[in-house]
Amino acid sequence: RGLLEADLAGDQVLVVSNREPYIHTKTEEGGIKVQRPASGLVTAVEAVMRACSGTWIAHGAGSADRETVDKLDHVPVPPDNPSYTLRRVWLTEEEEQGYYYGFANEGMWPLCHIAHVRPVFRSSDWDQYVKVNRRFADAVIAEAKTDNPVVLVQDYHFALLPRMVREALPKATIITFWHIPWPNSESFGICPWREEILDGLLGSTILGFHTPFHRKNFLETVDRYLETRIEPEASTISYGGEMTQVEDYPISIAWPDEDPNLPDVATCRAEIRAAIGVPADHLLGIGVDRLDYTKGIVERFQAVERMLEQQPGMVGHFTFIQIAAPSRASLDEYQSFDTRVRKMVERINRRFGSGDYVPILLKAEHHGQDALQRFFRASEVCMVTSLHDGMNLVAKEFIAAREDEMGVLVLSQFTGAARELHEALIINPYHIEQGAEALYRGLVMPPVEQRERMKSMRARVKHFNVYRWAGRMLLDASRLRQRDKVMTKID
Ligand code: GDG
Repeated sequence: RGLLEADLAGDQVLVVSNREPYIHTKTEEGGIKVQRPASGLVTAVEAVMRACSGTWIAHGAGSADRETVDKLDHVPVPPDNPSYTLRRVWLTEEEEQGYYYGFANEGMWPLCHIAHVRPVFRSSDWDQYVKVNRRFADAVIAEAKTDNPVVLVQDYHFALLPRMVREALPKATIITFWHIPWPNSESFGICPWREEILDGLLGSTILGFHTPFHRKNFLETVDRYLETRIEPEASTISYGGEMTQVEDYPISIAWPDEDPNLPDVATCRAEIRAAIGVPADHLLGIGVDRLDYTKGIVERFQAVERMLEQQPGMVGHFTFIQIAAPSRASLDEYQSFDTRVRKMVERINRRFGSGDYVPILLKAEHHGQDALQRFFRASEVCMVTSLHDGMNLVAKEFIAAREDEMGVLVLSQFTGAARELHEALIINPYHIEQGAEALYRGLVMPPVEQRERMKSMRARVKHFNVYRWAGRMLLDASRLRQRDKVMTKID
């Protein structure tokens, strides 16, 4: 935290993200309730804002009761100890539909994740995407108190905004972080507005990805579709007289402080087993995801099914709990995925279940952070089987929850997290036998081996926490700012 404060002391920090860090809704009694959304991005970026103050600009999407919250478009947050301002941009239904559901989530999301879902590109969505990027860029410009603020742009919703801000504030330090993968140039090339997207992103001073692999894919994509000068060693792109530094900054979590309200592992184990009506020695697996087709939920259930097939001794003694928070539920692709997942669970439960025994327990609703911690603590194995994932914070959250240094993580090789968490059981989620074997291996792994693996992963996640993610990015930014100041003096 010290690192953050030191580097940006005196500078104005502006964050832009689609998701708001706090949701204000009206209660039945007429008061206002404040909630935190379920989002890895919010957790990570809030750590920066708590330390730096400044303004966070976001879409007031979750704050549904417009009448009450319209007045709350400049809100001091966090509510308990305000340190920065939340500035809401209100979008019309048409804008939200085209920009968020359409272009961002039916176009860019499948385009960047190789998960074999075909991206949909509509000109009308693109028009809204351009319009909304302009609206947020205007908000940044309006909120800027100096000609050189530090602007932190989050994710694939705002690919055009860096250029728009750069044009109005040439001296701003614009750091854009891309939270999802960047595909190879061939795949990216199908986007009808590929040049515009790349041009927009190159308005950034620094552009960050989770892994070197995604960074390299980006450099190759730019090389293929724009006239630029690329220095692969320095990882810089010169374009139209400006330079963008492209880096990898693997995101992480805030290592949790000891929470006196959270029961110890033994209590969580006992409570969860009692709640789902299984005996104390019943084995549990856990999965926590937004209900999204990139997360490999279907493949995970196939692995559970295959494991039960191959290990009849596990039938009746093992349950897989899947927490699936609803996400983007108005889109067709998500609705049919939801149906597919539910049908599969029913089929597997019919095949292996009997009496009170339920092999897969699907909890398709949002859970509080506290509840997630309890499930992580109560389970023998956590399965993260994404078909493609920028990082995956759930893998790190499971590790952080295991203060007993036990538990096994089964982790897809296609997550950014797999580059750091070598002691997990790394699998190819498309290879169902491999998933089944890893699950079984996790369930019967000797405690000594579990501890050895978990200890080492805990040390790594604790050290490379979200403050280091933010700190590295901001340190690079402050070096560039320092260099610019020196250059200006020389000029
Ligand atoms: C994107 C990238 C990258 C989930 N269900 C509930 C809940 N969650 C929380 C998890 C975790 C977060 O949501 C999900 O983060 P992930 O990293 O797993 O995935 P995405 O949402 O796809 O995030 C990803 C991330 O951005 C950060 O850069 O790692 O690759 O796709 O924190 O715990 N939280 C609560 N209730 C739920 O039901 N409270």
